[in-house]
Amino acid sequence: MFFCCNNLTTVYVSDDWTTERITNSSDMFDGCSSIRGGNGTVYDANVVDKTYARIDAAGTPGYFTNKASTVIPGDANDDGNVSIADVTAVVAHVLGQTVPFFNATAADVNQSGTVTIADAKALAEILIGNMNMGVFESEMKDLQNMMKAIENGFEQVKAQLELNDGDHTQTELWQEASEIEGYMAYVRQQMENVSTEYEMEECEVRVHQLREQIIVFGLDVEDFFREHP
Ligand SMILES: [Ca+2]
Ligand SMILES: [Ca+2]
Repeated sequence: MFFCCNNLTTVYVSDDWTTERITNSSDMFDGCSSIRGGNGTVYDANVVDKTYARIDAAGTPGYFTNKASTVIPGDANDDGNVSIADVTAVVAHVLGQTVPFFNATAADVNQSGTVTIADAKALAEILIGNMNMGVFESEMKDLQNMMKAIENGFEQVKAQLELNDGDHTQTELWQEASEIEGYMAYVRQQMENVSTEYEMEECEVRVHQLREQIIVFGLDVEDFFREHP
């Protein structure tokens, strides 16, 4: 059957696979030196008959891989990843076209037991959702970086104030610093709890406000010590 297929690596079979009707299998896998079972079993020149013509599992070594165990939900065209091509494959299948390598189990995205246009729609929604999530995460990263820069800027202004006002007589400036610190802690906390696009936008506005506030604070500190050298 697979005699001398020395480049053959993986053979997928379903749970229904049996060798009951095989009568002569003596050299079935002879020379299949690259074959590898789904559980990692490799070619053994002493076992080339139907003994290993079974799904590879713990306790029952075999050369085959269980097809069911490799189904990726949504991977309708069975190419190993879920993409817009799978939506196209589901639509084509629903329209009655022949789709090579069509995997009906993977295509039944809403797990209704049949493949319909609802599965294409569900799959498209998942893909769009994932795309939005990617944008969301990168926006959040930008915002966190901006927040870090703002915190550094604030620390610099505060160090300036500390340096020039060692005895802390400029209570108004220190008051301003403490208000900013309070607001900063609030914004940081808000950022940790962002879960929607709306909350993200709100956070962005607050981070920008904070930045403005620190710029003004920096100018106030500068002005004061210019006037009172
Ligand atoms: Ca695919
Ligand atoms: Ca379905």
